[in-house]
Amino acid sequence: MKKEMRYLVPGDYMADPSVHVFNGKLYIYPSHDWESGIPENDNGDHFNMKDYHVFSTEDPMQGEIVDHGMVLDTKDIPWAGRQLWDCDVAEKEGKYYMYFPLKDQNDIFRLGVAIADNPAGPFIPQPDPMKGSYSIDPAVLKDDDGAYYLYFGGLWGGQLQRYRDNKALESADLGQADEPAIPARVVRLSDDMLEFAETPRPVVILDETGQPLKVGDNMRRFFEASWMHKYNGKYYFSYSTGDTHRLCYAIGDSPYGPFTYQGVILTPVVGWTTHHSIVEYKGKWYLFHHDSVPSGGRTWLRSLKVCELEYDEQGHILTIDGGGE
Ligand code: FUB
Repeated sequence: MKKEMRYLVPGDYMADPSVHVFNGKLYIYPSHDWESGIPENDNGDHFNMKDYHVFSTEDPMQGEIVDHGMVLDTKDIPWAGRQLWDCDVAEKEGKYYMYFPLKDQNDIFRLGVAIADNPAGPFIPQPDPMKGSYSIDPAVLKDDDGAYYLYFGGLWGGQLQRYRDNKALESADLGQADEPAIPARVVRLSDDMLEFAETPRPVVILDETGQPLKVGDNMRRFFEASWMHKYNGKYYFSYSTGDTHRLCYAIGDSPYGPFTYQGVILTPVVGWTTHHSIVEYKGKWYLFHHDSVPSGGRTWLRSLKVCELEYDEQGHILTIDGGGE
């Protein structure tokens, strides 16, 4: 279905929106794209982002979008190498914790934490990455019982294929077509929000027969861009299929899954990547995402968008037309 769309930050390139309601406002935490001149490749070297801005609004479709300015810069992160990709923020007891992926000085993606007293930042980074962290695209769920869960992982440039059972492999392994797909990971956060409280677990997505989706099922299997939200007490895990450019979702009864594949949220947009968050605000549901229309299709220069999202009576998300292929 076609939806009314709004570009949120027409004056700059922003992508990968993570959106939450804090203190009655919507806060948007995007990646900050820019033209660094690095040629496009399958490792995503052209996504050479180096800082974050925070935005807020009280009306995502019509209202003012306030830019709170730059809130974290790679030059302030002691362990920084390059490439500040998709982040997310969680609130606990009046503090705000930003989780961000960044390559270290050995060009390995790790997850870092930065802390603020205010949802609009600035965020002060911890001196080291989270112990045992790897890959990209952290997304946090604050569950109704007060536990916090971090979802993460991404293939290809996101380096997830370099790990099995939370250990680094000697060489990357994307698996064979008939093997279970490489899953995203989920881990409960420690009470101080700064570390993993346990060993990360696989986010298993099952097909309609109860079997895990396979490596070769690239129209449906997980690639990157995890998001978790709850609707009518169920856990909705949503993600990008990467090389088939869809946002899909799967439903489960626990934050750890397993999840059963349901369908497509957003058909391909203009640009290679697709990425999103889903949030309820003032009684409506919204899909925040990005595309590369304003940059003329340059996939590393993406623009933030929002539209409303709807469910049917059974809790299925109605598929939205992304306007791409
Ligand atoms: O923005 C860089 C990467 O592109 C993100 O981490 C992925 O999810 C994709 O959107």
